[in-house]
Amino acid sequence: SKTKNHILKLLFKNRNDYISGQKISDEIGCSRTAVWKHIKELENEGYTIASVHKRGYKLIDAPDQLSEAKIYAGLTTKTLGHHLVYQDEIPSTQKKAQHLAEDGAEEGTVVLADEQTSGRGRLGRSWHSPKGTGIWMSLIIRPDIPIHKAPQFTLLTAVAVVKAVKHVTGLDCEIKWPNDILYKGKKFVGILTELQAEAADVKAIIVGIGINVNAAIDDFPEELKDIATSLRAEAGTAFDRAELIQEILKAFEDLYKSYMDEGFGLIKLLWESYAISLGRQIYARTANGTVVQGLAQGINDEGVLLLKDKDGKIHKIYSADIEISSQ
Ligand code: BTX
Repeated sequence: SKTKNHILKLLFKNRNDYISGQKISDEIGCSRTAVWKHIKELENEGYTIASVHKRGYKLIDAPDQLSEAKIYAGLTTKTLGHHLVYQDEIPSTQKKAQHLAEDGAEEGTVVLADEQTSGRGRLGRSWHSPKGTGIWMSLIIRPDIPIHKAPQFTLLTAVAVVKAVKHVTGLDCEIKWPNDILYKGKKFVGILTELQAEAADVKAIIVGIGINVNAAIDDFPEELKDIATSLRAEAGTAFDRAELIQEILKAFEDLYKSYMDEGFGLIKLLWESYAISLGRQIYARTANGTVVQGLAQGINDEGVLLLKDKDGKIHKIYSADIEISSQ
């Protein structure tokens, strides 16, 4: 209920201190008995709340259950995520966000789910999105830019995720152009950037982010066991998904502002500092099956990968799967 979410938000805000039942009831405008009832309900949902006579309530521990209230409680963004659509189960947050964007959803809308039953990757591939262990979310943004710049948002997103992961877990991960984030060569993040356009202008960009946070490798489907990982598997400890979501949204919003004010420069620099493929021999396989082999030189100002083949010719790679050659 709304009141319960509100109480939860107050508890999160005052995490380091007790907040009196009276204060809660004043702020929310309900009776102290109602507050007490909601606190009991929260305890039944797995929250640990200390309640001390004359001092009030204090949040001790929260279950790693996603909810709107939990995300809102620690959200430090100006607008991103303030309109949050959360569902326990959904076919795909990306699909839902596409519909919402078509219906005019405001910039900064975020769709989040605890489980996706048909998560999508690029080129019709699927994205494994089991219940309760990952972050499956799609952001709707409406930058006033020409469509050829939209792929830059894949790179912006990757930088935001790398920064947030470092902040919350301490792990240094790497970006593989264009949209994978790896830890020690194994993928734990996928990014899918889609576009709604009118003539040559962007109407909306839908940024899908999938992150394996607390999944155990043993629970991965067979085909992912050798190529995929999760933050918990790498760090040996579980993480609070809500905290990671809050950090990603904050990092994204900051980079987005930098992008709109000053262009792609800062993001390009950061991206290159996290990229593994640069300066190495790679194979790029494009959607029509062509393979280009060459030295990854860098990205240009549009986020396009530049490959130098053995004859010294520079190829612009707009979209491809890349493989890093071992030699
Ligand atoms: P991609 O096409 O680059 O990667 C898809 C490939 O990654 C799959 O073919 C498979 O080999 C591998 N894979 C599938 N699931 C996982 C996983 N959980 N962890 C690691 N590897 C995996 C990447 O596409 C873009 C994925 C975006 C997912 C988000 S989740 C929120 C939003 N909603 C939605 O439906 N998609 C996006």
